[in-house]
This record gives sequence, structure tokens and C-alpha cells, in this order.
Amino acid sequence: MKKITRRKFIKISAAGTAGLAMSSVLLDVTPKLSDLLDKTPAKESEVERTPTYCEVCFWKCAGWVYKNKKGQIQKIVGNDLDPNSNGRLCPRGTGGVGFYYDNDRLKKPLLRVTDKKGEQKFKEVTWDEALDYVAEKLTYIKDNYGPEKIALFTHGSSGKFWSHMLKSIGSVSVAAPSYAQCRGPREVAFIATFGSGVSSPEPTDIENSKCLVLIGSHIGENMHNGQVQEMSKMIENGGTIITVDPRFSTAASKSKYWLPIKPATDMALLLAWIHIIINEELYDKDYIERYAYGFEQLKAHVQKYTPEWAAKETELDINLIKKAAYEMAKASPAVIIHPGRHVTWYGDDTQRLRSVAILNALLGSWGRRGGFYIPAKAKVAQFPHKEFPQPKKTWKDILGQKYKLAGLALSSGICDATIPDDTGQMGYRAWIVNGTNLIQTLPNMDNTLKAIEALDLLVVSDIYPSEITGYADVILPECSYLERWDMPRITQHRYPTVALRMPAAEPRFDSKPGWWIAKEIGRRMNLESCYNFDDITELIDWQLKKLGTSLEEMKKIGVKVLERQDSLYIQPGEDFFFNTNTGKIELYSTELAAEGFDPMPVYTKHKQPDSGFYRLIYGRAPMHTFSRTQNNPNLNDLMDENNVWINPKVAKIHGLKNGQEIWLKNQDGKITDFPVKVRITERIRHDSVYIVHGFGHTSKKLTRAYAKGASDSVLISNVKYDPIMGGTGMRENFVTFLTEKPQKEEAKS
Ligand SMILES: Nc1nc2c(c(=O)[nH]1)N[C@H]1C(S)=C(S)[C@@H](COP(=O)(O)OP(=O)(O)OC[C@H]3O[C@@H](n4cnc5c(=O)[nH]c(N)nc54)[C@H](O)[C@@H]3O)O[C@H]1N2
Ligand SMILES: Nc1nc2c(c(=O)[nH]1)N[C@H]1C(S)=C(S)[C@@H](COP(=O)(O)OP(=O)(O)OC[C@H]3O[C@@H](n4cnc5c(=O)[nH]c(N)nc54)[C@H](O)[C@@H]3O)O[C@H]1N2
Ligand code: SF4
Ligand SMILES: [Mo]
Repeated sequence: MKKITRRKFIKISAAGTAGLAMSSVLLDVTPKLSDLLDKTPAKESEVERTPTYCEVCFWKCAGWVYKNKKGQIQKIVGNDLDPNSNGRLCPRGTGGVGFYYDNDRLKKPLLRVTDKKGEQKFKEVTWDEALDYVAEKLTYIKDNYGPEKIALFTHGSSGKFWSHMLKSIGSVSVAAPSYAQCRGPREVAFIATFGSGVSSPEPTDIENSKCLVLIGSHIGENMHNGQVQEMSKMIENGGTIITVDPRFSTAASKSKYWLPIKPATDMALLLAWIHIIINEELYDKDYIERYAYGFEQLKAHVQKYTPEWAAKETELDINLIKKAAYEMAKASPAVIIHPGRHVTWYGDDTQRLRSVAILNALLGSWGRRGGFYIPAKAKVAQFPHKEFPQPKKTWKDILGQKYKLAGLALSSGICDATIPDDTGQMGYRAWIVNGTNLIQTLPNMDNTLKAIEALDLLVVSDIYPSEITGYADVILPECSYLERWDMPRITQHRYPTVALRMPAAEPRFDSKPGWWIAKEIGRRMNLESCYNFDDITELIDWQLKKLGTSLEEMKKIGVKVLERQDSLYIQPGEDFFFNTNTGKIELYSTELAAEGFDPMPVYTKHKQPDSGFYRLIYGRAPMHTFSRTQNNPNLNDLMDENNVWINPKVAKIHGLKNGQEIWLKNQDGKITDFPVKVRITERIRHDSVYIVHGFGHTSKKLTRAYAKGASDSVLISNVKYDPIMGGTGMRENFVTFLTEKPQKEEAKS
């Protein structure tokens, strides 16, 4: 019964409300946040449980996998000891069982049999054949072109083993789209300001906060579990939410103030808020005096950014701008201007996030109760191994002088550097891709395909026949997280924690765990530093013992919360050191100045849509993760396609009806592969349209997800690079509507 109710709730949030005016009726139909999370007790028939942590997204909630008397996996529930989940899972985590049972999964290693990449002709081979092939090719590239020509793209737990293998070859080009396409600008901006990044889970003390400001962060649809729970608690305690979003998101429906901002103008709002907080002396004076550097420069800098100016620029009511600022000031220091997570929007993202960091600093929220706590993380001991060879060139050398403050290898940068230059030189010749569907994940698909076309070798390890596997030379089927060991989860939180994942069942088909695949390739390449253990449980037990526990204990408890020595917050009057050049919170960034960038954020205007075009914005749905869950039978059952949100005025101009199937075409003539249904709603501004990312799969082998809905990735052909760290701004793409099925040639252009 409970399941049906929850599902109903979720459906309402995703598909209901079409055509309704912005009214109290509308407020009622978005779900209560706590109803989105599952807490189902085990039944007596479920006899055995094994610990895991979830891999459906990267919040990594710890849970228990329950099996019945026949040894069949029944369900996954949250582990009560885990601070990431507090014993509850989101719909995706609960639905994770579907990965195990999905018969569309990759079953055997596959080798491409034609010369043409992307022509889906493969033959099944044995693991020995596949691994020998990969080892031989990688050795050839390493010996003839240099190990630095090999790059790894990875997202997910088994990435650790692949990364170890790559370093053993002598390359450090390990890129994750969760940096350059996600949170990179946020990390760079917060490091420049506080000397410390935000990382994951974000150390936002939401449950103790009095005011939470969400700028585009659509918590509730963005289902990062602990964060949703804390926000729900905060609302129950009477805290204030302020949401800035061109769309009436679930979070907006829980907000005291919703600011329906004109997209791409957020920095104007942030600078005006800074102006108000400084000019009306609402900032935390003691905190700023004690800890901050550059206050006078900042004060002078923001004088021109008046609320009147910002109101025009953002199309927001000036009173709303001011009221929101006063609300934040009233709550200070128990206030959070949320740093967001997917922040690669318009190319000046590091600077926008600097404005967010500065505003938090002025309100004294960094290191304070109800603001940002100081996170703690267990120190991980590295299993002894032979030293890695010294790389002759790193990704920084290969990418050149661009993007000086990039903290990690850039997936998009590696992709660009792979495309041969005028002289035929290539920065990279081989890619290993583990758990990232680059076709849907990287912006500018033509570019990705051009790079892939040029490669000597593309190895893909995945659990599904996702789009990227179609271009591989070799496909290595990994088993799902429910069927494998991984290294223990050691992430930051209020207290250091460690969580165990162990197999709940034998791998289905002929799939294998990532640790084994990477180790076997290393062994075949005679890489001495590549693993000196026989079985991964040796390594896990060794690491756990270093942390004061053991495999035996962790199998019983799943999660262990360790002690911390230091304090959760900065103590009153404490002499706190910030890891910046000045040792202080840098309102004026000496690091950005030294690198030739604006030391304080400067507002720049962004392109707005031409007549008849609308800005494409995209986001998450509570029951799906990126492009990885659409074929999962349980999650597909909850939502099997996306739709395009269109404002009623716009629908009228274009004569569109609710539920009508249309195609989207962007400024460069890119057209979605499949039709998508119209959802007419007041919940989106007139200058934008919205779709949920991850749909519109073109891989026919994903039998449930194929041809369902539209892919935003097809339409993101224009990329605004962040000059500071190379993040890929993806929201300067504009679309119009086609009501007739486009010609095939046109669709492919
Ligand atoms: N269910 C679910 N949850 C997830 C994920 C998932 O795949 N599924 N993925 C996780 C990951 S890795 C990430 S990075 C996060 C991403 O989630 P967030 O970091 O919260 O979100 P964004 O994708 O940056 O922003 C989406 C929101 O921004 C709004 N928006 C669009 N343009 C603008 C603008 O110009 N200004 C403002 N103020 N708002 C704008 C959109 O309307 C939408 O509501 O979600 C995490 N949580
Ligand atoms: N257009 C567009 N692009 C985006 C975003 C967007 O909103 N819109 N969001 C950006 C953000 S915030 C992020 S973090 C990235 C995320 O980008 P990715 O991590 O690339 O996300 P997915 O598209 O889900 O691709 C994951 C792939 O891993 C496979 N997989 C799942 N589980 C496993 C496993 O256990 N082992 C292995 N080996 N493979 C597995 C899946 O089948 C799938 O092919 O995308 C970014 N790119
Ligand atoms: S938030 Fe949901 S999908 Fe993500 S790890 Fe937790 S339960 Fe899994
Ligand atoms: Mo992300």
C-alpha cells in the first residue's frame, strides 16, 4: 500500500499540474519532501542481509540488501547508522534492485568486428581474449607513443582500480565528468575564498539552519538524500527557504520567497545582495574583521551593483530582492546560500560561485552552526605497492596554459585534445571509459564523436549497452554494485564514517567486478605497481583494520561512525587559519588576481534568446539519475519518458497543445532524435523551456528506454568555457519547436 502512495506522490510532482495557474492549488500538489524517501521494514521471509552502499547516484547512501530463503535479492533499505541516509533511501536507491534483474544488461565481453566506429557490429569473446586484446593494444600505445597518451574517464566506485592501473602505466590523465561538467567551478571558487572546497556530501548544516537560499539547486527533484531529509526537518522547524529559479521547482513550492529570475542573470542578483548587506551594515562585523581579507575593496567594487539595477537586469521585483536579503541577514550566521552542485551554466560560473562564497562569508556562515560545518573524513591508508612511474607529461602539460586553476583533469579538455590538430598531432590515442556515458554526458556531441573517431583504442566498461558502448573497440561488462566488492566508502560528514559494500549475489551472466578487470589488465601488462593482492577482501580487511575496525565487524554493522578530535564549528574568538595566500577568507582573491583573473566577480551580460527561440534548461527528476536509470525496470515504471515544460503564453503563440508530440530544434539546427510531449505549465518562465536530463536514448539495446523522450545532450552544441578552470557552461542553447516529423537528414545534421 505504502509503495502505491509514494508512487502516486512522485507521479504528481513529475507530471501533474499541467495548465494550472500559479495558485495555492499548485502549492498543494508538490509532494512533501519526506514522502519521497522510503523506510520499509524487513519482512520475516527476508532472511539474509548484506551491507552495501548505493551506486545509483553519488550520495552513496549505505543500506542493507535483503534476500529471501531462495537467496534471491528482494529489496534494499537504508542503514540506520548511516548519516548519508539515516535509514531511508530515495526512490532510485530502492529501485536499485532493478539493475540486478535487468536482462538488457551487458552479458559477455564484446569485440568490435568492423573498422567503422559506431557501427554496432560486435562478436562475443571470452574474458581472456578481451583482456589480452586490451593489454596488447595499451602496451603498444604506451611503448610507441608514450603512456601519457592514454586517458581514463570515470564516474563511480570501480574508478579507483582503473585509476590505479592508469597510474601504474605512467599516466595521470584521470578525468571525471563530475568535475568539468558539474561541480568544478564551485570547488575552485570556494578554495579561492575559504581555502577549502565543498566536496561531497556538502557540509551544509541545513538541519540547524534558519534560512536556506537555493539558487537553481532544485533539492527535492535533485534527490541527494541526506540533504532532502535535512531540508524537510528545517521546514518542520519553521526555517525559511528562498528559491531563485526560472522554474517553479519542488523547492520553490516549499519557499517563503520564490524569485523567478531571468536565466543567466544570477550574478546580478548576488552582487546586489552583497551591496545591500554591506551598505546597510547587515554583515557579521566581528567575523569579517577577524577572518576576512579585502572588505574595503569589495565594498567599493559593489557600489555600482544597486538593487535597482539588479531588478531590471533580473526582471525581479525590487522589494522581493530586498526582503530576501533582510531574511538572510536576520538568520545570520545560521544561513546557507547553497553552493549548488551542477554549476556549469554560463561560462562565468567560477565567478558566480565566488559571489555565493562571498555572500556566505559576509553573513558569517562558513564554519558556523546552521551555516557550513567543518567536515571530517577518515584518513585512508594506501595498500603498499611499488611506486608509480613518474609521468613524463601530465594532463596539464597536454592541455597547455589554458584553464590554469583546474584542480582535476578536464574530461572535455581531454576530449578536445584528442582531436588531431592541423599537423595530425593528438594529445591522446586511447581512452578507457568506466561508468560514464560520454555521448550523453559531454556537451557538443559532434566534438565527442570526432575525438572518438580519431582514437586508436576505446575500451568501455559499463553494466548497460549505453550509447558510449556502441563506439567501443572492446566492451567489458561489469557486474552491478549489488554483485561486487568495492573499496569501503570513506567520505566526509559531521563525523568520519566508513561503509562496506559486499556482493549480495553472484555476478549474473558473464559480468565481472571492476577491481578484477583492472587488475587482470595490469597483470597482463606486467605492471609491477598494479596490485599485489590476490583477492580484494585482503585489501579491504587491511584498510578497515587501519581504521580500527575489520571486515568481520563491518559485515555485521555495514557502517561505522568514527570519532573526531576537532570541533564541528569555529569556536567564538578562535584564531582560525584559512588555507589561502593571506590565511584569511579572501573577499578579494589574491590567487585569481595573480593568475590574471578578476579578483572580485564582475557582472557580464549573457546572450538572450532570439525571437521564437527559448532557452533550454534542464534538471533532475526524483526517480532517475543522469542517463543511467531509464532502462532500470523499477525506475522506468515510475517515469518512462520526459516532457517539455512550456509556458502557456508560448504554447499559444506556437499553437501547441498539452500532450502533443513535438521535436526541439536548437540554434545550430540540432534536432532531437525522438518526439517529446508538451507539458503546458505556468511553472516555467516565458523565455525558457525545461526538460529532465537523461532521456531520449538512441541505443536500441536499451529496450525500455530506447526512443523515449528527448535528450538535452543533443541540443547542447554551444559550450561556454569557464576561462578560469575549463568548466563547460551548457545553458546558452536556445530551442524552437517542430510540430512535424523532421526529415532524417535534417535530424542528423
Ligand atoms: N534525482 C536525482 N538527483 C540528483 C541527480 C540525479 O541525476 N537525479 N544528480 C546529482 C548530481 S551529480 C548533481 S550535480 C545535482 C544537480 O542538481 P542541482 O545542482 O540542484 O541543479 P542544477 O542542474 O544546477 O539546476 C537545475 C535547476 O536550475 C534551474 N535553472 C536553470 N537555469 C537557471 C538560471 O539561470 N538561474 C537559476 N537560478 N536557476 C536556473 C532549473 O530550472 C532547475 O530547477 O543533482 C544531484 N541529485
Ligand atoms: N546534457 C547534460 N549533460 C550532463 C548533465 C546534464 O544535466 N545534462 N549533468 C552533468 C553532471 S552534473 C554529471 S555529474 C555528469 C554525470 O555523467 P555520467 O556519470 O556519465 O552519467 P550517466 O549518463 O548516468 O552515465 C553513467 C554510465 O555508467 C554506467 N554504469 C552505471 N553503473 C555502473 C557500474 O556500476 N559500473 C560501470 N562500469 N558502469 C556503470 C551506466 O550504464 C551509464 O552508461 O553528467 C553531466 N552532463
Ligand atoms: S540519494 Fe538515492 S540514489 Fe543517491 S545514493 Fe542515496 S539512495 Fe542511492
Ligand atoms: Mo553532477
